Amino acid sequence: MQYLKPFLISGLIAAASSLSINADGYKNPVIPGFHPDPSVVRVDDDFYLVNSSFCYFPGVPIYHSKDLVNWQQIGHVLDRKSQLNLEKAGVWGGIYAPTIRYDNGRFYMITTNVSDKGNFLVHTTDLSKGWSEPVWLQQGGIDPSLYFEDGKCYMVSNPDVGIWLCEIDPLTGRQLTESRRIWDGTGGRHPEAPHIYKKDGWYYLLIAEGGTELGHSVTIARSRDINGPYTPNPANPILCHFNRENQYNPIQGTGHADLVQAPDGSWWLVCLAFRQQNGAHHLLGRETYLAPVRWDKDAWPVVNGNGSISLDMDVPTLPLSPVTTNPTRDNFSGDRPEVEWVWMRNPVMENYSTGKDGLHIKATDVTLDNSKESPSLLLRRQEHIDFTAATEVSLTNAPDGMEAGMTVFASEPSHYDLYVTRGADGSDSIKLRYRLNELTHVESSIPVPAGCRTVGLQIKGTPTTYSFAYSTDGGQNFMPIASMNTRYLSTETAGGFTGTFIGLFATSPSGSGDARFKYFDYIPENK
Ligand code: 6LW
Repeated sequence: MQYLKPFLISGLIAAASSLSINADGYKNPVIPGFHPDPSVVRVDDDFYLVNSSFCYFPGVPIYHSKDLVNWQQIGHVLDRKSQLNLEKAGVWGGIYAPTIRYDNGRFYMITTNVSDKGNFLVHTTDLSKGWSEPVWLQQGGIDPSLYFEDGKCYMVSNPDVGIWLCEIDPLTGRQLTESRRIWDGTGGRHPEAPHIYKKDGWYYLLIAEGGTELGHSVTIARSRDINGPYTPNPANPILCHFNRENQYNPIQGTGHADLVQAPDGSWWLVCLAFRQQNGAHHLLGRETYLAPVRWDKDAWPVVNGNGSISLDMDVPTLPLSPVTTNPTRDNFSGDRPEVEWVWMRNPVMENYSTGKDGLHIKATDVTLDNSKESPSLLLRRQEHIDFTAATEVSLTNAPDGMEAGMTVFASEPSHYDLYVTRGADGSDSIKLRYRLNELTHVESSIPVPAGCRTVGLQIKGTPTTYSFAYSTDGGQNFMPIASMNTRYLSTETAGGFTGTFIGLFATSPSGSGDARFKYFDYIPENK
Protein backbone atom coordinates (compact mmCIF):
# COMPACT_ATOMS: atom_id res chain seq x y z
CA MET A 1 0.00 0.00 0.00
CA GLN A 2 1.68 3.15 -1.23
CA TYR A 3 0.11 5.61 1.16
CA LEU A 4 1.23 4.66 4.66
CA LYS A 5 3.23 7.85 5.21
CA PRO A 6 0.49 10.20 6.51
CA PHE A 7 -0.45 7.61 9.14
CA LEU A 8 3.12 7.30 10.39
CA ILE A 9 3.57 11.08 10.43
CA SER A 10 0.32 11.65 12.29
CA GLY A 11 1.27 8.96 14.78
CA LEU A 12 4.53 10.77 15.46
CA ILE A 13 2.83 14.15 15.80
CA ALA A 14 0.22 12.72 18.15
CA ALA A 15 2.90 11.06 20.27
CA ALA A 16 5.15 14.13 20.31
CA SER A 17 2.53 16.61 21.40
CA SER A 18 0.57 14.28 23.74
CA LEU A 19 -2.68 15.14 22.00
CA SER A 20 -4.67 12.42 23.77
CA ILE A 21 -7.37 14.10 25.81
CA ASN A 22 -10.52 12.92 27.51
CA ALA A 23 -13.52 14.82 26.27
CA ASP A 24 -17.26 14.62 25.98
CA GLY A 25 -18.98 14.78 22.66
CA TYR A 26 -18.11 14.72 18.99
CA LYS A 27 -19.55 15.76 15.65
CA ASN A 28 -21.15 13.49 13.09
CA PRO A 29 -20.42 12.52 10.37
CA VAL A 30 -17.05 11.27 11.55
CA ILE A 31 -15.96 10.77 7.91
CA PRO A 32 -17.82 13.33 5.76
CA GLY A 33 -18.48 13.13 2.03
CA PHE A 34 -18.90 9.99 -0.06
CA HIS A 35 -17.89 7.29 2.45
CA PRO A 36 -20.67 4.71 2.37
CA ASP A 37 -21.01 1.20 3.77
CA PRO A 38 -18.48 1.57 6.62
CA SER A 39 -16.97 -1.51 8.22
CA VAL A 40 -14.68 -1.32 11.23
CA VAL A 41 -12.28 -3.61 13.07
CA ARG A 42 -10.12 -3.16 16.15
CA VAL A 43 -6.61 -4.56 16.47
CA ASP A 44 -5.30 -3.91 20.01
CA ASP A 45 -5.96 -0.18 20.45
CA ASP A 46 -6.06 0.71 16.74
CA PHE A 47 -9.26 0.91 14.72
CA TYR A 48 -9.38 0.46 10.93
CA LEU A 49 -12.35 1.37 8.76
CA VAL A 50 -13.12 0.76 5.07
CA ASN A 51 -15.76 2.14 2.68
CA SER A 52 -17.17 1.15 -0.71
CA SER A 53 -15.78 2.98 -3.74
CA PHE A 54 -17.82 2.00 -6.85
CA CYS A 55 -16.07 3.00 -10.14
CA TYR A 56 -13.34 5.05 -8.46
CA PHE A 57 -9.70 3.97 -8.39
CA PRO A 58 -7.82 3.11 -6.22
CA GLY A 59 -10.67 1.31 -4.45
CA VAL A 60 -11.80 0.82 -0.85
CA PRO A 61 -10.31 3.71 1.12
CA ILE A 62 -8.91 2.58 4.48
CA TYR A 63 -8.86 4.82 7.54
CA HIS A 64 -7.11 4.55 10.91
CA SER A 65 -8.22 5.90 14.29
CA LYS A 66 -7.39 5.58 17.95
CA ASP A 67 -10.72 6.92 19.21
CA LEU A 68 -13.36 6.14 16.51
CA VAL A 69 -14.02 9.91 16.21
CA ASN A 70 -10.86 11.15 14.45
CA TRP A 71 -10.01 9.20 11.30
CA GLN A 72 -7.04 9.50 8.96
CA GLN A 73 -6.94 7.91 5.55
CA ILE A 74 -3.89 5.66 5.33
CA GLY A 75 -4.41 4.44 1.78
CA HIS A 76 -6.60 2.21 -0.32
CA VAL A 77 -6.97 -1.55 -0.07
CA LEU A 78 -7.29 -2.14 -3.83
CA ASP A 79 -4.50 -0.20 -5.50
CA ARG A 80 -3.72 -2.14 -8.68
CA LYS A 81 -5.69 -3.28 -11.67
CA SER A 82 -5.11 -6.98 -10.96
CA GLN A 83 -7.16 -6.45 -7.75
CA LEU A 84 -9.62 -3.99 -9.20
CA ASN A 85 -10.68 -4.33 -12.81
CA LEU A 86 -13.01 -1.44 -13.60
CA GLU A 87 -12.99 -1.80 -17.40
CA LYS A 88 -16.23 -0.31 -18.68
CA ALA A 89 -17.63 -0.21 -15.12
CA GLY A 90 -20.65 2.06 -14.76
CA VAL A 91 -20.18 4.96 -12.37
CA TRP A 92 -22.38 3.10 -9.86
CA GLY A 93 -20.83 -0.29 -10.65
CA GLY A 94 -17.49 -1.56 -9.37
CA ILE A 95 -16.97 -2.00 -5.65
CA TYR A 96 -19.98 -2.39 -3.34
CA ALA A 97 -19.90 -2.70 0.44
CA PRO A 98 -16.68 -4.07 1.98
CA THR A 99 -16.10 -5.72 5.36
CA ILE A 100 -12.78 -5.55 7.20
CA ARG A 101 -11.83 -8.22 9.76
CA TYR A 102 -8.68 -9.43 11.53
CA ASP A 103 -7.88 -12.97 12.57
CA ASN A 104 -4.72 -14.60 13.80
CA GLY A 105 -2.35 -11.87 12.63
CA ARG A 106 -4.02 -11.32 9.27
CA PHE A 107 -6.33 -8.57 7.95
CA TYR A 108 -9.11 -9.57 5.55
CA MET A 109 -11.19 -7.29 3.35
CA ILE A 110 -14.11 -8.92 1.57
CA THR A 111 -16.31 -7.13 -0.98
CA THR A 112 -18.09 -7.39 -4.34
CA ASN A 113 -16.95 -6.08 -7.71
CA VAL A 114 -20.34 -5.97 -9.43
CA SER A 115 -18.58 -5.12 -12.72
CA ASP A 116 -16.24 -8.13 -12.53
CA LYS A 117 -16.60 -11.64 -11.05
CA GLY A 118 -18.58 -10.76 -7.91
CA ASN A 119 -17.47 -11.59 -4.37
CA PHE A 120 -13.79 -11.78 -3.44
CA LEU A 121 -11.46 -11.10 -0.55
CA VAL A 122 -7.92 -9.84 -0.18
CA HIS A 123 -5.69 -10.25 2.86
CA THR A 124 -2.43 -9.07 4.37
CA THR A 125 -0.35 -9.61 7.48
CA ASP A 126 1.32 -6.21 7.05
CA LEU A 127 -0.64 -3.12 6.02
CA SER A 128 2.53 -1.36 4.88
CA LYS A 129 3.15 -4.07 2.29
CA GLY A 130 -0.24 -3.93 0.56
CA TRP A 131 -2.89 -6.58 0.08
CA SER A 132 -2.98 -9.92 -1.74
CA GLU A 133 -4.37 -10.67 -5.15
CA PRO A 134 -8.13 -11.31 -5.11
CA VAL A 135 -9.39 -14.64 -3.77
CA TRP A 136 -12.67 -15.17 -5.65
CA LEU A 137 -15.63 -16.68 -3.81
CA GLN A 138 -18.53 -18.84 -4.84
CA GLN A 139 -21.44 -17.57 -2.74
CA GLY A 140 -23.25 -14.75 -4.53
CA GLY A 141 -25.24 -11.74 -3.41
CA ILE A 142 -23.68 -8.48 -2.23
CA ASP A 143 -22.29 -7.19 1.08
CA PRO A 144 -20.21 -10.24 2.01
CA SER A 145 -18.84 -10.40 5.55
CA LEU A 146 -16.57 -12.77 7.48
CA TYR A 147 -16.78 -14.26 10.96
CA PHE A 148 -13.88 -16.23 12.45
CA GLU A 149 -14.14 -18.76 15.30
CA ASP A 150 -11.88 -21.62 16.39
CA GLY A 151 -9.93 -21.70 13.15
CA LYS A 152 -13.10 -21.64 11.05
CA CYS A 153 -14.05 -18.84 8.68
CA TYR A 154 -17.70 -18.18 7.90
CA MET A 155 -18.99 -15.98 5.09
CA VAL A 156 -22.38 -14.28 4.98
CA SER A 157 -23.88 -12.37 2.04
CA ASN A 158 -27.34 -11.75 0.57
CA PRO A 159 -28.15 -13.78 -2.53
CA ASP A 160 -31.82 -14.30 -3.36
CA VAL A 161 -33.10 -11.50 -1.07
CA GLY A 162 -32.05 -13.20 2.16
CA ILE A 163 -28.99 -13.70 4.35
CA TRP A 164 -26.98 -16.84 3.56
CA LEU A 165 -24.11 -18.44 5.48
CA CYS A 166 -21.34 -20.84 4.47
CA GLU A 167 -17.91 -21.84 5.69
CA ILE A 168 -14.94 -21.01 3.46
CA ASP A 169 -11.19 -21.39 3.33
CA PRO A 170 -10.28 -17.69 3.18
CA LEU A 171 -6.86 -18.27 1.64
CA THR A 172 -8.04 -20.38 -1.30
CA GLY A 173 -11.65 -19.21 -1.51
CA ARG A 174 -12.89 -22.82 -1.49
CA GLN A 175 -16.42 -23.12 -0.12
CA LEU A 176 -16.40 -25.83 2.58
CA THR A 177 -20.12 -26.09 3.41
CA GLU A 178 -23.30 -25.62 1.44
CA SER A 179 -24.80 -22.14 1.53
CA ARG A 180 -27.65 -21.97 4.02
CA ARG A 181 -30.36 -19.32 4.29
CA ILE A 182 -30.30 -18.08 7.89
CA TRP A 183 -32.53 -14.98 8.07
CA ASP A 184 -34.77 -12.87 5.86
CA GLY A 185 -34.89 -9.86 8.15
CA THR A 186 -38.09 -8.38 9.53
CA GLY A 187 -39.80 -7.81 6.18
CA GLY A 188 -38.07 -4.64 5.00
CA ARG A 189 -36.93 -4.46 1.40
CA HIS A 190 -33.31 -5.30 0.51
CA PRO A 191 -32.08 -7.30 3.51
CA GLU A 192 -28.32 -6.72 3.21
CA ALA A 193 -25.13 -5.73 5.03
CA PRO A 194 -25.00 -8.81 7.31
CA HIS A 195 -22.38 -9.09 10.04
CA ILE A 196 -22.06 -11.84 12.68
CA TYR A 197 -20.71 -11.22 16.21
CA LYS A 198 -20.56 -13.52 19.25
CA LYS A 199 -21.39 -12.24 22.72
CA ASP A 200 -22.41 -14.04 25.93
CA GLY A 201 -22.75 -17.32 24.02
CA TRP A 202 -25.15 -15.79 21.44
CA TYR A 203 -24.48 -15.36 17.72
CA TYR A 204 -25.83 -11.96 16.75
CA LEU A 205 -26.71 -11.26 13.11
CA LEU A 206 -26.84 -7.54 12.33
CA ILE A 207 -28.30 -6.48 8.96
CA ALA A 208 -29.68 -3.46 7.10
CA GLU A 209 -33.19 -3.32 5.66
CA GLY A 210 -35.36 -0.83 3.81
CA GLY A 211 -32.98 0.03 0.97
CA THR A 212 -30.39 2.73 1.14
CA GLU A 213 -32.88 5.61 0.92
CA LEU A 214 -35.16 7.17 3.54
CA GLY A 215 -36.50 3.84 4.86
CA HIS A 216 -33.05 2.48 5.64
CA SER A 217 -32.73 0.79 9.05
CA VAL A 218 -30.62 -1.60 11.10
CA THR A 219 -32.11 -4.76 12.57
CA ILE A 220 -30.68 -7.66 14.56
CA ALA A 221 -31.43 -11.29 15.38
CA ARG A 222 -29.67 -13.90 17.53
CA SER A 223 -29.19 -17.62 17.92
CA ARG A 224 -27.26 -20.04 20.12
CA ASP A 225 -26.15 -21.82 16.91
CA ILE A 226 -24.40 -19.98 14.10
CA ASN A 227 -26.57 -21.90 11.62
CA GLY A 228 -29.75 -20.60 13.30
CA PRO A 229 -32.63 -20.44 13.76
CA TYR A 230 -32.25 -16.73 14.47
CA THR A 231 -34.78 -14.93 16.66
CA PRO A 232 -35.35 -11.26 15.83
CA ASN A 233 -35.00 -8.56 18.46
CA PRO A 234 -38.54 -7.56 19.54
CA ALA A 235 -37.29 -3.96 19.65
CA ASN A 236 -36.17 -3.89 15.97
CA PRO A 237 -35.12 -1.69 14.27
CA ILE A 238 -32.25 -0.71 16.54
CA LEU A 239 -31.42 2.29 14.31
CA CYS A 240 -33.82 4.08 11.97
CA HIS A 241 -34.72 7.69 11.15
CA PHE A 242 -37.83 6.86 9.08
CA ASN A 243 -40.21 7.80 11.87
CA ARG A 244 -41.99 10.78 13.42
CA GLU A 245 -39.28 11.52 15.99
CA ASN A 246 -36.71 11.97 13.23
CA GLN A 247 -38.77 13.57 10.48
CA TYR A 248 -36.86 16.86 10.88
CA ASN A 249 -33.49 15.28 11.65
CA PRO A 250 -30.94 16.62 9.10
CA ILE A 251 -29.48 13.11 9.03
CA GLN A 252 -31.56 10.62 7.04
CA GLY A 253 -31.14 7.14 5.54
CA THR A 254 -29.35 5.65 8.56
CA GLY A 255 -28.37 2.03 7.93
CA HIS A 256 -25.64 -0.37 6.86
CA ALA A 257 -23.87 -0.64 10.21
CA ASP A 258 -21.00 -2.51 11.83
CA LEU A 259 -20.26 -2.94 15.56
CA VAL A 260 -16.96 -2.79 17.37
CA GLN A 261 -15.86 -3.06 21.00
CA ALA A 262 -13.24 -0.60 22.29
CA PRO A 263 -10.39 -1.61 24.60
CA ASP A 264 -12.32 -0.14 27.57
CA GLY A 265 -15.21 -2.55 26.92
CA SER A 266 -17.55 0.08 25.42
CA TRP A 267 -19.43 -0.81 22.22
CA TRP A 268 -19.81 1.45 19.19
CA LEU A 269 -21.61 1.37 15.87
CA VAL A 270 -20.54 2.88 12.56
CA CYS A 271 -23.20 3.32 9.89
CA LEU A 272 -23.96 5.23 6.74
CA ALA A 273 -26.45 8.07 6.44
CA PHE A 274 -26.83 11.25 4.42
CA ARG A 275 -27.34 14.92 5.21
CA GLN A 276 -30.17 16.70 3.48
CA GLN A 277 -29.67 20.18 1.99
CA ASN A 278 -31.73 22.39 -0.32
CA GLY A 279 -35.00 20.73 0.68
CA ALA A 280 -35.01 16.96 0.55
CA HIS A 281 -31.82 16.65 -1.51
CA HIS A 282 -28.47 15.17 -0.66
CA LEU A 283 -25.33 15.71 -2.70
CA LEU A 284 -22.36 14.52 -0.67
CA GLY A 285 -23.28 10.88 -0.96
CA ARG A 286 -23.64 8.55 1.99
CA GLU A 287 -21.24 9.39 4.78
CA THR A 288 -19.84 7.55 7.83
CA TYR A 289 -21.46 8.17 11.22
CA LEU A 290 -20.65 6.94 14.74
CA ALA A 291 -22.93 6.10 17.68
CA PRO A 292 -22.34 4.63 21.14
CA VAL A 293 -24.04 1.32 21.87
CA ARG A 294 -25.19 0.01 25.23
CA TRP A 295 -24.92 -3.76 25.19
CA ASP A 296 -25.57 -5.38 28.54
CA LYS A 297 -24.97 -9.07 29.27
CA ASP A 298 -27.50 -11.28 27.48
CA ALA A 299 -29.38 -8.16 26.35
CA TRP A 300 -29.97 -6.71 22.88
CA PRO A 301 -27.75 -3.80 21.83
CA VAL A 302 -29.28 -0.31 22.13
CA VAL A 303 -27.95 2.39 19.79
CA ASN A 304 -27.39 5.80 21.39
CA GLY A 305 -30.22 5.28 23.90
CA ASN A 306 -33.08 5.71 21.43
CA GLY A 307 -32.06 4.27 18.05
CA SER A 308 -31.20 7.59 16.42
CA ILE A 309 -28.14 9.77 15.87
CA SER A 310 -27.45 13.49 15.61
CA LEU A 311 -24.89 15.90 14.18
CA ASP A 312 -23.79 16.93 17.69
CA MET A 313 -23.29 13.83 19.79
CA ASP A 314 -23.33 14.80 23.45
CA VAL A 315 -21.89 11.54 24.78
CA PRO A 316 -18.65 10.46 26.43
CA THR A 317 -16.01 9.35 23.96
CA LEU A 318 -12.84 7.34 24.15
CA PRO A 319 -9.82 9.53 24.96
CA LEU A 320 -9.62 11.74 21.87
CA SER A 321 -6.58 11.46 19.65
CA PRO A 322 -6.78 14.12 16.89
CA VAL A 323 -5.22 13.50 13.50
CA THR A 324 -3.52 15.95 11.15
CA THR A 325 -5.89 17.65 8.76
CA ASN A 326 -5.08 18.21 5.11
CA PRO A 327 -3.61 21.62 4.24
CA THR A 328 -6.13 23.72 2.30
CA ARG A 329 -3.65 24.17 -0.59
CA ASP A 330 -2.34 21.17 -2.50
CA ASN A 331 0.70 22.08 -4.63
CA PHE A 332 0.99 18.57 -6.08
CA SER A 333 4.65 18.69 -5.14
CA GLY A 334 4.97 15.01 -4.25
CA ASP A 335 5.79 12.27 -6.72
CA ARG A 336 2.11 11.35 -6.96
CA PRO A 337 -1.21 12.91 -5.95
CA GLU A 338 -2.07 12.76 -2.24
CA VAL A 339 -4.22 9.94 -0.92
CA GLU A 340 -7.56 11.76 -1.22
CA TRP A 341 -7.33 11.98 -5.04
CA VAL A 342 -8.94 9.28 -7.17
CA TRP A 343 -9.61 8.47 -10.81
CA MET A 344 -12.56 7.00 -12.66
CA ARG A 345 -12.16 3.37 -13.71
CA ASN A 346 -8.60 2.19 -14.41
CA PRO A 347 -6.62 5.36 -15.16
CA VAL A 348 -3.91 5.80 -17.78
CA MET A 349 -1.26 6.83 -15.24
CA GLU A 350 1.12 8.20 -17.90
CA ASN A 351 -1.38 11.03 -18.44
CA TYR A 352 -0.71 12.47 -14.97
CA SER A 353 2.42 13.84 -13.38
CA THR A 354 3.14 15.86 -10.27
CA GLY A 355 6.19 17.75 -9.08
CA LYS A 356 7.71 21.15 -8.41
CA ASP A 357 5.50 23.01 -10.89
CA GLY A 358 2.21 21.36 -9.97
CA LEU A 359 -0.02 18.83 -11.66
CA HIS A 360 0.19 18.09 -15.38
CA ILE A 361 -2.68 16.33 -17.10
CA LYS A 362 -2.42 15.17 -20.71
CA ALA A 363 -5.64 15.67 -22.62
CA THR A 364 -7.31 12.72 -24.31
CA ASP A 365 -10.41 12.56 -26.47
CA VAL A 366 -12.36 10.88 -23.64
CA THR A 367 -14.80 13.50 -22.35
CA LEU A 368 -16.45 13.73 -18.94
CA ASP A 369 -19.62 12.41 -20.60
CA ASN A 370 -17.96 9.12 -21.56
CA SER A 371 -19.38 6.32 -19.43
CA LYS A 372 -17.08 3.49 -20.54
CA GLU A 373 -13.50 4.80 -20.52
CA SER A 374 -11.31 6.67 -18.05
CA PRO A 375 -11.16 10.40 -18.85
CA SER A 376 -8.13 12.54 -17.98
CA LEU A 377 -9.75 13.52 -14.70
CA LEU A 378 -8.45 13.58 -11.13
CA LEU A 379 -11.11 13.88 -8.45
CA ARG A 380 -11.53 14.44 -4.74
CA ARG A 381 -14.71 14.14 -2.75
CA GLN A 382 -16.83 17.17 -1.87
CA GLU A 383 -16.83 16.59 1.89
CA HIS A 384 -18.44 19.81 3.05
CA ILE A 385 -21.76 21.39 2.07
CA ASP A 386 -20.12 24.85 2.23
CA PHE A 387 -16.67 25.05 0.66
CA THR A 388 -14.49 26.95 -1.79
CA ALA A 389 -12.33 25.21 -4.37
CA ALA A 390 -9.89 27.01 -6.64
CA THR A 391 -7.09 26.33 -9.09
CA GLU A 392 -4.98 28.09 -11.70
CA VAL A 393 -4.69 26.36 -15.05
CA SER A 394 -2.63 26.91 -18.19
CA LEU A 395 -2.77 25.13 -21.53
CA THR A 396 0.32 24.03 -23.47
CA ASN A 397 0.50 22.63 -27.00
CA ALA A 398 -3.25 23.11 -26.99
CA PRO A 399 -5.03 21.98 -30.15
CA ASP A 400 -8.22 23.57 -31.37
CA GLY A 401 -11.09 22.63 -29.01
CA MET A 402 -8.94 21.59 -26.04
CA GLU A 403 -10.62 22.10 -22.65
CA ALA A 404 -8.99 22.06 -19.20
CA GLY A 405 -10.49 23.07 -15.89
CA MET A 406 -12.52 22.12 -12.87
CA THR A 407 -15.79 20.20 -12.58
CA VAL A 408 -18.38 19.49 -9.91
CA PHE A 409 -19.00 15.91 -10.88
CA ALA A 410 -21.89 13.66 -9.81
CA SER A 411 -21.81 11.27 -12.78
CA GLU A 412 -21.20 11.39 -16.54
CA PRO A 413 -24.66 12.79 -17.31
CA SER A 414 -24.63 15.26 -14.37
CA HIS A 415 -21.78 17.73 -13.92
CA TYR A 416 -21.01 21.44 -13.97
CA ASP A 417 -17.74 22.36 -15.72
CA LEU A 418 -15.70 25.57 -15.47
CA TYR A 419 -12.80 25.51 -17.93
CA VAL A 420 -10.48 27.24 -20.36
CA THR A 421 -10.82 26.28 -24.00
CA ARG A 422 -8.69 27.01 -27.06
CA GLY A 423 -10.48 28.40 -30.11
CA ALA A 424 -9.68 27.77 -33.81
CA ASP A 425 -8.03 31.21 -34.00
CA GLY A 426 -5.65 30.32 -31.16
CA SER A 427 -7.38 32.49 -28.56
CA ASP A 428 -8.59 31.17 -25.22
CA SER A 429 -11.90 31.65 -23.46
CA ILE A 430 -13.34 30.69 -20.08
CA LYS A 431 -16.53 28.70 -20.28
CA LEU A 432 -19.12 27.46 -17.82
CA ARG A 433 -21.13 24.47 -18.98
CA TYR A 434 -23.95 22.55 -17.31
CA ARG A 435 -24.45 18.94 -18.37
CA LEU A 436 -27.78 17.63 -17.10
CA ASN A 437 -28.75 14.43 -18.83
CA GLU A 438 -30.33 15.31 -22.19
CA LEU A 439 -29.51 19.01 -21.69
CA THR A 440 -26.12 20.58 -22.25
CA HIS A 441 -25.97 24.32 -21.75
CA VAL A 442 -22.98 26.67 -22.08
CA GLU A 443 -23.84 29.45 -19.68
CA SER A 444 -20.93 31.81 -20.41
CA SER A 445 -17.96 32.37 -22.64
CA ILE A 446 -15.46 35.00 -21.50
CA PRO A 447 -12.42 35.85 -23.63
CA VAL A 448 -9.09 35.43 -21.88
CA PRO A 449 -7.13 38.71 -22.29
CA ALA A 450 -4.15 38.48 -24.66
CA GLY A 451 -0.99 37.83 -22.66
CA CYS A 452 -2.80 36.09 -19.78
CA ARG A 453 -1.27 32.63 -19.69
CA THR A 454 -2.78 31.27 -16.49
CA VAL A 455 -6.43 31.46 -15.55
CA GLY A 456 -7.83 31.13 -12.02
CA LEU A 457 -11.02 29.10 -11.62
CA GLN A 458 -13.12 29.06 -8.47
CA ILE A 459 -16.19 27.10 -7.31
CA LYS A 460 -18.03 27.93 -4.09
CA GLY A 461 -20.59 25.53 -2.68
CA THR A 462 -23.50 26.36 -0.38
CA PRO A 463 -26.58 24.28 0.50
CA THR A 464 -28.49 25.69 -2.49
CA THR A 465 -25.93 26.87 -5.06
CA TYR A 466 -22.60 26.34 -6.73
CA SER A 467 -21.12 29.73 -7.70
CA PHE A 468 -18.48 29.96 -10.41
CA ALA A 469 -15.83 32.66 -10.79
CA TYR A 470 -12.60 33.29 -12.69
CA SER A 471 -9.42 35.28 -12.27
CA THR A 472 -7.00 36.64 -14.84
CA ASP A 473 -4.67 38.27 -12.29
CA GLY A 474 -3.01 35.24 -10.79
CA GLY A 475 -5.84 34.30 -8.46
CA GLN A 476 -5.89 37.65 -6.64
CA ASN A 477 -9.42 38.69 -7.63
CA PHE A 478 -12.16 36.35 -8.71
CA MET A 479 -14.94 37.73 -10.93
CA PRO A 480 -18.33 36.01 -10.59
CA ILE A 481 -19.73 34.26 -13.65
CA ALA A 482 -22.96 32.59 -12.50
CA SER A 483 -24.56 30.44 -9.82
CA MET A 484 -26.37 27.17 -10.40
CA ASN A 485 -28.80 25.26 -8.20
CA THR A 486 -27.24 22.32 -6.34
CA ARG A 487 -30.32 20.12 -6.58
CA TYR A 488 -29.69 18.87 -10.13
CA LEU A 489 -26.53 17.10 -8.97
CA SER A 490 -28.24 15.54 -5.93
CA THR A 491 -28.76 11.81 -5.59
CA GLU A 492 -32.52 12.44 -5.67
CA THR A 493 -32.25 14.10 -9.11
CA ALA A 494 -29.06 12.75 -10.69
CA GLY A 495 -29.57 9.25 -9.20
CA GLY A 496 -27.06 6.71 -8.04
CA PHE A 497 -25.07 5.89 -4.95
CA THR A 498 -22.07 8.17 -5.03
CA GLY A 499 -21.72 11.80 -4.00
CA THR A 500 -20.28 14.85 -5.70
CA PHE A 501 -16.59 15.23 -6.46
CA ILE A 502 -14.50 18.22 -7.46
CA GLY A 503 -12.37 17.24 -10.45
CA LEU A 504 -9.53 18.61 -12.55
CA PHE A 505 -9.70 17.57 -16.20
CA ALA A 506 -8.24 17.98 -19.68
CA THR A 507 -9.77 16.85 -22.95
CA SER A 508 -9.42 17.63 -26.65
CA PRO A 509 -11.03 16.24 -29.79
CA SER A 510 -7.62 15.27 -31.23
CA GLY A 511 -6.43 13.77 -27.93
CA SER A 512 -3.39 16.04 -27.69
CA GLY A 513 -2.45 19.00 -25.49
CA ASP A 514 -1.31 19.43 -21.90
CA ALA A 515 -2.83 21.23 -18.94
CA ARG A 516 -0.88 22.45 -15.95
CA PHE A 517 -2.68 23.02 -12.66
CA LYS A 518 -0.50 25.16 -10.41
CA TYR A 519 -2.31 24.17 -7.20
CA PHE A 520 -5.69 23.09 -5.90
CA ASP A 521 -7.35 24.82 -2.94
CA TYR A 522 -10.12 23.12 -1.01
CA ILE A 523 -11.35 25.28 1.85
CA PRO A 524 -14.15 23.89 4.00
CA GLU A 525 -16.55 26.40 5.52
CA ASN A 526 -17.95 23.95 8.07
CA LYS A 527 -17.99 20.22 8.75
C1 6LW B 1 -24.40 -1.68 -0.59
C2 6LW B 1 -25.61 -1.97 0.16
C3 6LW B 1 -26.08 -0.61 0.32
O1 6LW B 1 -23.72 -2.76 -1.09
O2 6LW B 1 -25.91 0.01 -0.86
O3 6LW B 1 -26.77 1.04 1.72
C4 6LW B 1 -25.06 -0.81 -1.62
N1 6LW B 1 -26.40 -0.15 1.43
O4 6LW B 1 -25.47 -2.58 1.37
C5 6LW B 1 -24.10 0.00 -2.34
O5 6LW B 1 -23.48 0.92 -1.44
